[in-house]
Amino acid sequence: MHACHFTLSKLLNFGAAAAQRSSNIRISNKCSSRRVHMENNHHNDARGALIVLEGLDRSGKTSQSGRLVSYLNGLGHPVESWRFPDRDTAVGKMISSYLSNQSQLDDHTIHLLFSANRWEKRSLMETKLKSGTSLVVDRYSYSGVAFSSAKGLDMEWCKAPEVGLLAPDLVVYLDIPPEKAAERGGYGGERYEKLEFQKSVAQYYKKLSDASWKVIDACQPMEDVEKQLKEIVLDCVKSCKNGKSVSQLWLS
Ligand code: Z5A
Ligand code: MG
Repeated sequence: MHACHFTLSKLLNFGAAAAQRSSNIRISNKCSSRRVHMENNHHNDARGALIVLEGLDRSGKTSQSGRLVSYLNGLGHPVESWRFPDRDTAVGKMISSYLSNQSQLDDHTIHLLFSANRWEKRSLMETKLKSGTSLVVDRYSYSGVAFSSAKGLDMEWCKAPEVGLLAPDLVVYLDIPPEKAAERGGYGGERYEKLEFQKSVAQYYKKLSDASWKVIDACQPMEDVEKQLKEIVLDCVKSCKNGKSVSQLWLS
């Protein structure tokens, strides 16, 4: 109980710091994934790629992550499979309890917890990428913003604590109508798995997306989705190996 309060008070400070940062740094309104290059990026030769899979619940992100990692490994590219929320950390356990309706939290508080869950992994993420390991990440900041905005939180407020996290080299959106996703196995177990809510989330994903996103029709058979994904991802991995710089999310 004590530890939980301590974590929450730290998070409120974290939220305040994020708000402070966002007043010092303008968040781009024009392009949701506008980035600035990080300093020292001339040391980024042969780095790994940060590949993010996004999409509605049951769009196939986890299935495709596994296939993609096996494929890249088979080609000799060092790669790891990551996911957010990372339910193994202390923060992740609070998130997991909230998602399974075992605890209740204010919408702003859970938003900051999701963000903190990414921040606690940021430096490890950077180390991995710089040492040449690619990361296939199942959900990232876009999920954070889309889901919290769908609850009615201000979208810019939702983006503020994400500013400064590492920007993905590639965002792939697995596109499926909410009705189709609901027909897939296991739907209905967790807090957000409700059709009307998923429709609203899809609208916010649209607002967040930009021309750099790759969209794959996730209603196709799994093998077809996999084939398209592999082609897109391989190009990205190669361009990162050739020295494409690491950048940060949502700085203008
Ligand atoms: N959330 C948030 O609010 N804020 C945040 O910052 C973050 C997340 C990061 C938990 O996420 C919730 O947290 C999530 C968003 C919120 N809530 N929702 N909704 P999660 O990652 O733990 O759960 P999920 O990804 O949404 O659900 P999922 O079941 O893991 O979906 P998936 O990974 O996209 O799908 P899948 O497991 O690969 O496949 C689902 C089923 O469909 C399975 O039976 C497959 O065999 C089948 N499938 C997959 N692809 C196909 C194709 N192509 N054809 C036919 N059947 C298929
Ligand atoms: Mg999943």
